[in-house]
Amino acid sequence: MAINWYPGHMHKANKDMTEALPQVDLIIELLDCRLPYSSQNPAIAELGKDKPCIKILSKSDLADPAITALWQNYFERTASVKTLLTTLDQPDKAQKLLNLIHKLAPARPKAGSKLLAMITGIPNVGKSTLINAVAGRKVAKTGDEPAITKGLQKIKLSDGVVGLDTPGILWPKIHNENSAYRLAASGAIRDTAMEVEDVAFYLSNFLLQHYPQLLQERYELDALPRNDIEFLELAGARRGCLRSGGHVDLEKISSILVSEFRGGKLGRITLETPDMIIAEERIVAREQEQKAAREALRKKKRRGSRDQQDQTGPTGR
Ligand SMILES: Nc1nc2c(ncn2[C@@H]2O[C@H](COP(=O)(O)OP(=O)(O)OP(=O)(O)O)[C@@H](O)[C@H]2O)c(=O)[nH]1
Ligand SMILES: [Mg+2]
Repeated sequence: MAINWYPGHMHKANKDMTEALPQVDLIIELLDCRLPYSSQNPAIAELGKDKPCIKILSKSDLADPAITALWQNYFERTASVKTLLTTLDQPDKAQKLLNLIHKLAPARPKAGSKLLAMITGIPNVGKSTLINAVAGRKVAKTGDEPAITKGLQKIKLSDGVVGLDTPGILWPKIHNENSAYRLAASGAIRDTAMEVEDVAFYLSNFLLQHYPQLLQERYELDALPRNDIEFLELAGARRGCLRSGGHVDLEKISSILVSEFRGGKLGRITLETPDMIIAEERIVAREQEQKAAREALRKKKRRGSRDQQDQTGPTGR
């Protein structure tokens, strides 16, 4: 599934964030705990490579706790990276985060000046919600759809720390197709930029393999379906998503599945593990190599036919 959603405000935000970088002491990158790898923006990794970084695994209340522990170990292999889990209900997290900011930020700036922490992450991951929780008041606009925050905004988090809220940004080309599906399933991509049925097929396949019981319970299925289409048909019939003639309305049941996954109605689910990612990265690297080789061959052929034309002249005589 090709995702083509990189609106102008994201391009501008990327530029503004790069410009703000010299004043930034520390980067806080929010990752969706259900897809910690796929929600890492390569552009942010590049932006923050010389700064200390706190990775927040947000929406951890929706993710599978056993896999979350694997991801925390995975990220903390890098010495300058610390992770913190957040949920919607996080009264103790604000102080923990402020302590971590003070611990990781480089030598204090001149007396009296505040630390600047840039809060980054994909759309809809919970950046503004976290800022409001830490600031202890609702200063940043939040909402359950991507692209709520459109520009950079400085917000006082404590006496010593200012947070820089940023718009969620994606990147122009998502090479790993699995990541594109996972991002779409999580709600990071505007629904009009994808086919909900495609996302539902991906999600059904994954859930049948990794969380079959949750699927069976949620949709009250007598037996486990053999494949994605069988599941969607059975679940659609159960939920009364029928069109004239008794056919299942695939779009309707797809929207229900995706929305119930996003809302955590099926249970606590994580869409990727560190091991899965290692295998996928190998496949993507191979595909990229093959693509580059095909491109080089095409260029060589084009050059060859141009040289031949030059030798024989434009009329071929
Ligand atoms: N379950 C759960 N929901 C959360 C959590 N954090 C945020 N949300 C919800 O996620 C949605 C998006 O939150 P925002 O804070 O607006 O996300 P954002 O990253 O600022 O989004 P953009 O500004 O669009 O990039 C809201 O509906 C929040 O209530 C969390 O830890 N757990
Ligand atoms: Mg926001």
